[in-house]
Amino acid sequence: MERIRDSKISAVLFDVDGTLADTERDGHRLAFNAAFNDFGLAWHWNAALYGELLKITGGKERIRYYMESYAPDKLKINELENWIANLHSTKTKHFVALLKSGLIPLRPGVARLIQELRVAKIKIAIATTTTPINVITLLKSTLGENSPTWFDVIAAGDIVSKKKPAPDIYLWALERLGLLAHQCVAVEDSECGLRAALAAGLDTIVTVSDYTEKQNFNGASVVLSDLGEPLKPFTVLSGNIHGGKLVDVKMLNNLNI
Ligand code: XBP
Ligand code: MG
Repeated sequence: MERIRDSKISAVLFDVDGTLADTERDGHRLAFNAAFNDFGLAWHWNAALYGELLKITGGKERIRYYMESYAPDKLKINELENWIANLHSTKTKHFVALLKSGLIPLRPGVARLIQELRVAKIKIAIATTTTPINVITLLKSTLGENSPTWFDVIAAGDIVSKKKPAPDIYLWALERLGLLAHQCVAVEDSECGLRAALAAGLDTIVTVSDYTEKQNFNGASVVLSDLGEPLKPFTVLSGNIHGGKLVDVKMLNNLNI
């Protein structure tokens, strides 16, 4: 049964990787490989393998999963947790440098929607698994130096111990926003992220990415190619958007009605 929104929405919570920008294949993946090289490891995550590894959210968790599955001998390393944390912080340095080079743009409609939300005085939040510095650098490099201050809450990384698909990061962000789930909408790109948002009680728009387009998005309010631009509307993959062509404030207020 569809839920009916009782009033206009008060906030939009955005996922980051895959949703704000296509950061995974040509961003995070390259940064992981550069860090492996720095550490003298003969590990290489190709695009297909990385797609498989994405089912594990969080970079440190992904490295550990890879070791368990593909390089179990390395699990004997002294102070394994520290070693993984160091490898991961090297990866973060490479990723931040990549973002600063400006090669990773925002996805269609993201900058437009963020500006419309600001004008409409609808709160904006981030709920992501990735490391906080990655989010701040992505925002600065795409929307400008001051843009992180536009966000009422930035919930990222290890701020919660259970990463997506657990709802914890969304629940943390909602608490900081001082809002209830039914007052907000989440935007996600992956099944894992959708499960987290739904478990937090949020209506969720999915904008699919290359790595996620074949995933199961049952429960999403609508599944779209992207957020859409005036001259390049989105494609609707599932759900009812009442003839809209892009995700704007009007569409957000009419979601699920
Ligand atoms: C995606 C993730 C992240 C990134 C890597 O997060 O699972 O782990 O792949 O970032 P989301 P870190 O879609 O929630 O933004 O290495 O910093 O974890
Ligand atoms: Mg994502």
